[in-house]
Amino acid sequence: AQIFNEESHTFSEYLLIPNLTTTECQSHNVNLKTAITRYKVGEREKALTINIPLVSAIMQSVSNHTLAIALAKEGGLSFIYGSQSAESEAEMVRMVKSYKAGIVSSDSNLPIDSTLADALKLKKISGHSTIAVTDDGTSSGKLLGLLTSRDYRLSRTNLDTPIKNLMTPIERLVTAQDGITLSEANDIIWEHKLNQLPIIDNDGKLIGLVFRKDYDSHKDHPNEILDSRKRLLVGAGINTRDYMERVPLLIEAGVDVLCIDSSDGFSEWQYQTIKWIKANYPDMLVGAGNVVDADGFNYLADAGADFIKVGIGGGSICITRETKGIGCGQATAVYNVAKARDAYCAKHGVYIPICSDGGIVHDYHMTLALAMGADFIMLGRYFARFDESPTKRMMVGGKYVKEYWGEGSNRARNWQRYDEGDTKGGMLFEEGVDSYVPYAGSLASNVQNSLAKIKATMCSVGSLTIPELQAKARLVRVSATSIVEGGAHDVILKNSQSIDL
Ligand code: MZP
Repeated sequence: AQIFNEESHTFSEYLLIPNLTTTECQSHNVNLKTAITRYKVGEREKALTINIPLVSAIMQSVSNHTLAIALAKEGGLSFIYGSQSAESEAEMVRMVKSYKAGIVSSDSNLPIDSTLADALKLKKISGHSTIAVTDDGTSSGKLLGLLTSRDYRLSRTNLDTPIKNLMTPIERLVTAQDGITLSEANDIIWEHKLNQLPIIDNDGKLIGLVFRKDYDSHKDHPNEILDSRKRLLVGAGINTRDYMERVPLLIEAGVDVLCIDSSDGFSEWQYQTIKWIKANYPDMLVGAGNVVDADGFNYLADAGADFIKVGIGGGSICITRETKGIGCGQATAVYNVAKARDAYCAKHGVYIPICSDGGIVHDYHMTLALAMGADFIMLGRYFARFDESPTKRMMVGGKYVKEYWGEGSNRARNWQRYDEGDTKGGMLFEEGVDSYVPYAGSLASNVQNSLAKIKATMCSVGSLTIPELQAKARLVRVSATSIVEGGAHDVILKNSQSIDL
């Protein structure tokens, strides 16, 4: 045996040392766009990119189509879980791809003389957060204003409030025939201080609304023209058993990128799977993993993986380290694999992005993972807490929670993820647990909050992009006592919930 001298460590054991913050280093100047698939040096623009470095875990309790739509709208990407039939997985992919980004259909209309109670009922039925108010309550009526969910909330106490007292007046309508680009639409939104821009057809009929948020997340593609509508990005998990049947269905459904999902990806099974996909679908992008060191990275890089996922045993629901005794502290794994990626790039002229998967507990861990070399981050627990994740919201012990279970738990029984090649559909022991996580509300508001923290930290480190952060970051290991010093200490907290996760 060979015993490494260095201990492995995880994110909570490190802090970033601030660099000079120049006047340019302000949150609104930070660009979190990141390449997630391999590219030749100098050809970064040819890689698949996402606008924020967050992807959701390939798990039953995390990544279905509703979460995928919500995350893609924020600029991230979901990998739809593979532990379901190939047909149902492909159907989820299809639902994401057929979602019309930024456009809310015009079928939620209210007449002007309705009340708030009517609006809430319509919202419930249609699922739309914004409702158009027309003079006759039909799509072909004259559009008088928009009722946004903020207005609903403000007025929730009095359900009899007439709609006309709640409406956001429309200051400017844009016809679809204008053929405006997103950047032009953006100008109108800012000029008129609008939150959304209604789009009407030639006859004045409302055909949709575009939100400021959609512009923001897509402002790097100003040539996207309304009615050639942008399709959301979506990924999908696959395994090393039924890929010959599953992959064609996912490709047909429009999947943008695949990822072989395994707790231990340093295997000939993954090598064969990548080779088969590249031989049969040369343009299909496929990530592989998980690995925790240079040997695992180089093996999958040589096999042709487009990105490589890092992490064994660090997931919040994972007991792989306890059951099998394999793994590595997540920070050390990311740092070592990032060094291997850079060496591979120097030798072969090909950059292969790496994804830090699992073990993110605090938002600042995300920034540390990026600083240590991750190009993007996969999260399970984080996303499981939101409205859009597939699991039930429940009241437990007086608090709202959502269910969250591991793919290696008896509940998911994703045996392909833990397969050694000869188990023929069985799982001999569990590698994951079934749990609850605190319910946290909507994905959009939480993600925006996390991104604000990442950007603020990047400014402290004097970095405006992820590659700049990786190049400039200086980290220090902290002692157990220093960690205590980092939280509120030696005071009597007035509201202990304020430092809850
Ligand atoms: P976390 O974000 O909840 O800490 O970790 C999510 C990651 O844990 C997943 O992306 C996956 O790599 C891993 N995972 C999923 N199921 C299990 C399990 O049952 C697991 N052991 O380790």
